[in-house]
Amino acid sequence: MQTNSRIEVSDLHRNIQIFTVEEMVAIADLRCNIQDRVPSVEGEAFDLKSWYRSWHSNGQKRIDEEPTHVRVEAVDEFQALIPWGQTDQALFLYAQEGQALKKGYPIRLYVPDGSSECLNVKSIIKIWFINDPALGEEATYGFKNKITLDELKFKK
Ligand SMILES: Nc1nc2c(c(=O)[nH]1)N[C@H]1C(S)=C(S)[C@@H](COP(=O)(O)O)O[C@H]1N2
Ligand SMILES: [Mo]
Repeated sequence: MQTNSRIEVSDLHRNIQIFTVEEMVAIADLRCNIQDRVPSVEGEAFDLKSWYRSWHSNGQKRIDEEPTHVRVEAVDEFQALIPWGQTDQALFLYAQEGQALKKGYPIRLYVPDGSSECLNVKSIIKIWFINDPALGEEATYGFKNKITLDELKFKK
């Protein structure tokens, strides 16, 4: 099993930071059993919104604005763009029975309040916190080459 993936996270100001799973978990201050929010799944997870806030409070600059959306991209180029308002219960699954994920490695997103189960993106290697109200209130997902040009401009 592969156990050396890195996850690239970029924020509203297009700063990019590369994390291992362990480094992401280390700054996650709200960890839980994923079953608390997704009854059909077992494993260890951390909360998306509190992770984002903790990442920023560790940083140098204070940012008062919150994102309007989070976009994630997987190893297989599957992506999801999710309005911030659907992510109140969102969490990243990172371990099962104390081991790295066998399915969904390095981390998998779950969006219990989301509009679709298709937003539960496996094998995430990129996360963008975006601030653009024009992206709207509807979550979208799919393979990258099928995403519209308008959305693609948010790729770096
Ligand atoms: N990386 C990745 N994640 C993905 C997908 C995908 O094709 N690639 N499909 C999504 C869709 S459409 C669904 S319905 C669920 C299926 O999750 P499952 O494999 O646990 O049944 O995963 C989502 N996450
Ligand atoms: Mo799906």
